[in-house]
Amino acid sequence: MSISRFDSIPNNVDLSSDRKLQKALLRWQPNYIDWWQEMGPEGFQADNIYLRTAISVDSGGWAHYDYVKMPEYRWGIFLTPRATEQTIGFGDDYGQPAWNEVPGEFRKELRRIIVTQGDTEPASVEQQRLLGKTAPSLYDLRNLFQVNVEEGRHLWAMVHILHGYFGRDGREEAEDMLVRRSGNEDSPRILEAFNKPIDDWLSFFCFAMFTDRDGKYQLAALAESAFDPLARATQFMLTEEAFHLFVGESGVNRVVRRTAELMTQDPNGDVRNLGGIPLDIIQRYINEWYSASLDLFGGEDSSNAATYFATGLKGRYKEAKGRYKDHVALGESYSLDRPDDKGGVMMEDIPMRRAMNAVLQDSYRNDCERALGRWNKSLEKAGRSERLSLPSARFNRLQGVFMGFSALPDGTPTTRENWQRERDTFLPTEADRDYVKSLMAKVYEPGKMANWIAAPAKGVNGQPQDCEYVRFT
Ligand code: BYC
Ligand code: FE
Ligand code: FE
Repeated sequence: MSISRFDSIPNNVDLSSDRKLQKALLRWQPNYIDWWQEMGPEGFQADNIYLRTAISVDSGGWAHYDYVKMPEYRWGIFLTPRATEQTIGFGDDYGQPAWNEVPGEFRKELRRIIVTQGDTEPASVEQQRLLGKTAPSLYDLRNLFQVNVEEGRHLWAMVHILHGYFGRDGREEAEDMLVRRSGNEDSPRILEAFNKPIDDWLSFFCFAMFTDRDGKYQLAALAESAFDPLARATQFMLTEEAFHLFVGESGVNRVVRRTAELMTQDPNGDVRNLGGIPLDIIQRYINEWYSASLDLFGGEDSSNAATYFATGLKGRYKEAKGRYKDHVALGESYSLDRPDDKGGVMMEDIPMRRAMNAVLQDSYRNDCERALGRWNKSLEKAGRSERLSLPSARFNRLQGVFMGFSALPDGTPTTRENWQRERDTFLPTEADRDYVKSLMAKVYEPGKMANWIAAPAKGVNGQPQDCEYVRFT
């Protein structure tokens, strides 16, 4: 491994002056490349893709666009710069100087949070590795790869912190990031949603909409952290994350627009006759991915969350930007919707600090509702009266206070038997998945779109609609 290769890692952490960190990253890098070759997008490693690469932290010009082969992508390490010394923005040590090293007493918790965050990044690349074969256009193919290489960079960001601040156990955790595999029975990825297959494009768009958006809120909570290197790394990750969310939200919107168009064309409003995706299937996919993504917030009533807040590890969404007045949150309470012991629901006041996962979930839900509003606007504009909706947080949960509870998508409690009987109207069925998969066929001609999805409003980075985003070799 030559030093010039190492110099090709763009960074603003002065890597060239830290020999020890250099050595650790140099050892890890070939394993990462091996992992990328094995688990990255299958069948496209030799092609030239029109990709964005982060090259600096300037808000004006942080990204560079050019054709690159994915294994040669320059995965860099960037921390958002600070103008002044940072202070802790919340919790018991509110106002004290932020940490530039890991405090011994929180080392275990911090490492766990960083490992959990880092693990999701390669997991998503693994989940999406076969999607390129059925891309609905070159534009979408390129966007998929853009998301994939940036998730790779997000792994680099967390591995840099593990190597730079956690010594030997950090190095071991970094190795393990490349050993676990999404969906593998013996060594699965850590969080459940990252072990679910993503083998059609509607799932991919829902994942980027709902699951990457959990990523946005988790990263935003970590961007408030008292551990300053983590706060700065996650802050920069958020600049890339915005594009992933765009891919998801606009992707679903384009499917909805095309469906509405086809509904109007067919005399019976049945888009299957015309090769479109019916709205009820889209709704079931929304129900599935939204509920799976809520589980990623952890329990709504959580002693872990209380500890993370008290110790300054994890804050609330825009904690420092003035969203909240009381940054200590000791005297407050949160009114939590939860099951009672008779199969119904009740409200219970719990201490605010225990409710921090629920508070983050609330910010997330508002954001999702805004996107749903846009999709419904598309239906309205097309002259349709049908509407899409988000399921209740009580619906279909595997984590949190509603874990295992039986509720309809609108939140009405029901019996287990009734839920089972009705299940196929709420969640994707095998037939739904088979139908959606039957529509998935590659369209690689510049400017052309598969029949089930509308064209995007504009090209990437000012490119024309018929740009050859992927040059096959
Ligand atoms: N699955 O107090 P609780 C992204 C465990 S996505 C499995 O309820 P806590 C991305 C928990 O570990 C963002 N286990 O929750 C998106 C605990 O275990 P112990 C990823 C779970 O700890 C798309 C017990 O249950 N980032 O970036 O407050 C593409 C009780 O925990 C789950 C992060 O997640 C679950 N869903 O919160 C690419 C940030 N939920 O202690 C990338 C880092 C809970 O009893 N992670 N458990 O053994 C965290 O901050 C927290 O670990 C969680 C859980 C928010 C995940
Ligand atoms: Fe990410
Ligand atoms: Fe992402």
